[in-house]
Amino acid sequence: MGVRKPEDTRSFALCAHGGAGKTSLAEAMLFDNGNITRMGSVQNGNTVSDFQSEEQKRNISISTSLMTLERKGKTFYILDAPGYADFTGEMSAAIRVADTAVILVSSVGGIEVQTSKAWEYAEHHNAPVSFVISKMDRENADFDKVLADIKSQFSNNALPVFLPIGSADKFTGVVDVLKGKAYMYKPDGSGKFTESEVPADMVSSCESAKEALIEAAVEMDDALMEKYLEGESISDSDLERTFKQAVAKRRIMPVAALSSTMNIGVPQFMDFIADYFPSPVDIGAVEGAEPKVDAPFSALCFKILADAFVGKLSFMRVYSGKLSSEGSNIYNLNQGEDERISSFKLMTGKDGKDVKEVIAGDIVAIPKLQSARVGHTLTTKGGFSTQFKPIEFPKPVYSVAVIAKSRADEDKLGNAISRILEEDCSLTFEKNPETRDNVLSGMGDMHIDIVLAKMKERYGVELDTKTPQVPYRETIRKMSEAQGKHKKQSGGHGQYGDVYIRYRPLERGAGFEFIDSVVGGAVPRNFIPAVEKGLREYMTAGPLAGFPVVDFSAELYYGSYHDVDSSEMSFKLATRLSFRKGIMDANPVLLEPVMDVEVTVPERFMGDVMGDFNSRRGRIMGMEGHGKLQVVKAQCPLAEMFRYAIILRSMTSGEGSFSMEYSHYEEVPGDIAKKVIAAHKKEDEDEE
Ligand SMILES: Nc1nc2c(ncn2[C@@H]2O[C@H](COP(=O)(O)OP(=O)(O)O)[C@@H](O)[C@H]2O)c(=O)[nH]1
Ligand SMILES: [Mg+2]
Repeated sequence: MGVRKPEDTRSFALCAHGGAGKTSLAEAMLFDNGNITRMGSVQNGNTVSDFQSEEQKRNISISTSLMTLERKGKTFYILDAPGYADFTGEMSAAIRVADTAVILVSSVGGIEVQTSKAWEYAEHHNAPVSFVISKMDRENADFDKVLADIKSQFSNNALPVFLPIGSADKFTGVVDVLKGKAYMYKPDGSGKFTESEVPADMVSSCESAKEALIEAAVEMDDALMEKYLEGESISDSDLERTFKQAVAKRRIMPVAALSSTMNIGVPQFMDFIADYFPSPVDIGAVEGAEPKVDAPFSALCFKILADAFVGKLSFMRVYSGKLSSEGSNIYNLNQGEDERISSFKLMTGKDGKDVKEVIAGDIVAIPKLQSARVGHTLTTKGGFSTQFKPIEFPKPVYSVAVIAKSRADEDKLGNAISRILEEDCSLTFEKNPETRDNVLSGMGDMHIDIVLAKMKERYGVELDTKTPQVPYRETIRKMSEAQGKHKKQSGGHGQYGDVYIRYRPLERGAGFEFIDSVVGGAVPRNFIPAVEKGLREYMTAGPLAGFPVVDFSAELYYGSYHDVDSSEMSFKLATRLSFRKGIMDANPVLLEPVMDVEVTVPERFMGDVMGDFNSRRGRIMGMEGHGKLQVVKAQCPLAEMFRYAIILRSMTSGEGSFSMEYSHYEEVPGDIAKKVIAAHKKEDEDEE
């Protein structure tokens, strides 16, 4: 490599619905460019990109992988993002750090749920977009229909730059619209092609496609636009310049037809990427980071991988400046930690190649970096001074409680899970202090299955799972007064405590309040703290079903004592008697957590989704239209939501998505409360 410049970098994220052909396209690119000598396939589990064992077993991508290649003097950074809904956070992060989003749409399947997600993320990050209409060799491939759908659902700026010659088993090549040339392929998947004239029956469609490109490109330059409108012809160099600007500014979203597994049209698309995709310089400054080598060094850590093959790797996208791997430190702006670095690696799947220096625009991995977490800003001490915005990950929506299978598994659990959490930002692991469940939460059942498989394979930790317990609570609905008297005065040092406590309901969320209104020393001052302490202890397990008691006040207003036999312990035990009786007399009820839920579905599923909420005690709070999608807002008890990720997927054939967060506690309806109470009484007996 000679002196590298940010102008020579092309980074792009392959994103799409699962199965649209991203991983196969990355493989074909590596093959056609001569980086690999044999083309692997997703079915055989031997592609460069899907190198993790869980990916090879399942024949799908589960985390973003990076591939690096050189083409026409440009460095390509290819991010192959997973397409399944469970890993949508990975896709969003890939689009955030790449300069262009390449959205694949299958020529057979058309636009699917995650295609729309990819588009939304690209819009959100204001990323330049290119569309690939993939699998043109498949039966029923329909380029025109898919293009029309892209235009109507996403943007009219989607304009073809490569037209397919034939389709299905007659897909034999592509027409390069800008060059006005055809590329005809051998039908053997070898990727060998010859350049020729545009077939006669495609000349006019090629010309009108080019006209559309010119029309959009000249909008970038007023003077050129005028020339064009006056009928003057546009020179190739003017077109090239404005075309590139139009792609960077999202005025043109180039559309290419190809087949990865038949290897048709891929080399031409790569050359197009080298010529026309924006470089970091075309994109311009990102959050104050100038894409120049003489600016302060800044980079964003967007991925951590702790695979058995590769050890720990932190992936970063460099936004400004440069940094040599020799004798350098990296300063973590979020942690305030300075760390020695050993090397930078240009990654292709699991393989890394050392590179001495990184510059603005590069996407590389750093081995053995300790402090960096996903979303951290990396710089040099005293260098770049503002943190990049954190990378957004969707909140987990599917939870299981995990139980170690053996003592040995339990011992290893903490370490294993913390390493998996480092690399998986849409996963959480929390001990619920109320139910004492260890709750593992992610984006869906497949996500959790994969995490459990990784735990076993990488760290030898085996876990059982069960539905998490609902953290119910207890409260009271009316005022009560209860005396508690503890008296044991037969022989020796006796025990005596006697309290009168008034229990009152407080508003939801108020917690607990202790009121001391004892007058005249009916309960001596030095024993009152023992009464309060006792209450705070007993309220963690209420008399109704053993759940924490909340939202009430306890007023100690009267009592009696014995000069010799009273003690703190006697008063605590007296308090316990009062508490149990007082709560049971105050019309106790069970409370359950209620969630705010937002479901996004195509309009035709609205009725099903709303009907389903009725059957799970949900309340519809509102509806909003977003294009072809409808958002249903509802409140629903947590107890009814544990399997919702699976239920919604089957109800909408995978086209629905949802998010939820805790809203408030509410009374459990009587019949259901009875069942919960009975079940917990039984559990308590079983334990005893
Ligand atoms: N016929 C045909 N099949 C393809 C093509 N590209 C990918 N596939 C197949 O489609 C399936 C999904 O491909 P994959 O690359 O894993 O898609 P991804 O989920 O988007 O990464 C695999 O079985 C591929 O072999 C193509 O161009 N033509
Ligand atoms: Mg894939």
